[in-house]
Amino acid sequence: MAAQDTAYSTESIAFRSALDVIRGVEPRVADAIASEIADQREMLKLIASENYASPAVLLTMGNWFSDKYAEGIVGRRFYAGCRNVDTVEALAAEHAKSVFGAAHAYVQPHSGIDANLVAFWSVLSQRVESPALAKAGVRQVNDLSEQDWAQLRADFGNQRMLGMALDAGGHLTHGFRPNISGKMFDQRSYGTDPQTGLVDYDALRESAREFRPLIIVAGYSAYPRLVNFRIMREIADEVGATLMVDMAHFAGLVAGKVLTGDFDPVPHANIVTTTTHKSLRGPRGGMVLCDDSLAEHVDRGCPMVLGGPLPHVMAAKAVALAEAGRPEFATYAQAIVDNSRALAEGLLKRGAKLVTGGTDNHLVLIDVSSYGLTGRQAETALLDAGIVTNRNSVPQDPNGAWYTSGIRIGTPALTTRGLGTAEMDEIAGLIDTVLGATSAAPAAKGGFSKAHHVLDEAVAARVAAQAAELLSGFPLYPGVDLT
Ligand code: DSN
Repeated sequence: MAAQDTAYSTESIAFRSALDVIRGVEPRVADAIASEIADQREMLKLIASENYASPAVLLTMGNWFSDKYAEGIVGRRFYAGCRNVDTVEALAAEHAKSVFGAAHAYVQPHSGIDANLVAFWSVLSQRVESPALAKAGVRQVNDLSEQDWAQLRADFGNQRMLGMALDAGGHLTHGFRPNISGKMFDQRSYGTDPQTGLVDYDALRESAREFRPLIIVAGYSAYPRLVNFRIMREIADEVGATLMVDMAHFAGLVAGKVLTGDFDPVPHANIVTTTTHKSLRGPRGGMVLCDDSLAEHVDRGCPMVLGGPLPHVMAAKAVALAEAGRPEFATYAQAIVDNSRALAEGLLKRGAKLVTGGTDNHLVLIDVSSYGLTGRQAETALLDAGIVTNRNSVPQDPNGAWYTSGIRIGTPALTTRGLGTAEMDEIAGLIDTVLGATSAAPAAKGGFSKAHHVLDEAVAARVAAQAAELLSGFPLYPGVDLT
């Protein structure tokens, strides 16, 4: 039995024992878990929104907190018996406030979309609901007359939001119509300058002056440059909008003090949302930071918008945020950007076309139309060669959001694994080799498919072997031996 074998490290014993216990109930689940770590060890993971959480973070999620209901907030729950949940939720919020210098932190959101919904409804609560209650002279919505309630519901539905366009690098929760944010708000998008690919603050200001949104959303999931949040706040203030920043992608760079001054959203935004599992390297989940004026509204997130909190995940957020507060996390965050720049330079020198011509953050967006491919074809071809990426729209993408013309790659995960700038250049070479050897497959009805590709199996196998060789020098979870 592995757990009694003293030759194994504490981490190995912990994970081996967990798998043994699971295998005793449903072996296929244990096998899938073991297979997942094997896949992750073998693949070059370049998905910009993924990372490798520490063993401490992973282990914190598998415990008795999972069994507890804890609706409400610390010290004010709708359920009894929450003293231990209170401890970990308060710890997570304290660490979050300390790491990000925020006045208030709400660590209950289960995901990024949940965090954004909490933020939207907090602003609606503060700026639409509270004035309506005051005007009617009542304390809560149940006390409104039917007529006033109907008016308030209509007012909720008539608010405006200005967010970054999806194909400019924004996120679907920033007002994209298929998402609830696009259905809740009268939404308008700001894009990027067609020549430079950069945010055009003058155009944004003009649009805000004309549209007068309640909320301006800044933040991105596929924009390879920095956003000046001081300017964004100036624009928001000028038009009476609340500035919300979704820093899900770059929270690790903020925590690690790579993004400071005008590029740190926390001092400039009224409300900041994030996931905790991307560059921040925590458990899968979300979080909201805000100024004091919004705190009471944000704290109503559950049950206003969210189901019961996940105490085991809040505990893991506390552990991850404790890690993010350590000096070595700043070294890690800087290395993410150094690696991203090296990857971009490696691609550029091999002739690849990059959106904005490079990067200042953790991600690079390759316009694969210069290889004669759609994003979908490039993504699948790279996977054939053991390189995991995801396709993404480029600005004014002629192939739409499904096939796309881009491949988004990011360095948070491989930087966690220990790879550096020399390896990034090598990886750029592997990507260029695969894309250069791939072509669009002929379509059944003539012409070429947008979905299917042709890649010589020998090239795919050679690159996969090179990737495996590269990764063998950087073992993933070296303390975890499952053999
Ligand atoms: N799906 C995430 C990403 O990959 O960027 C954002 O929600």
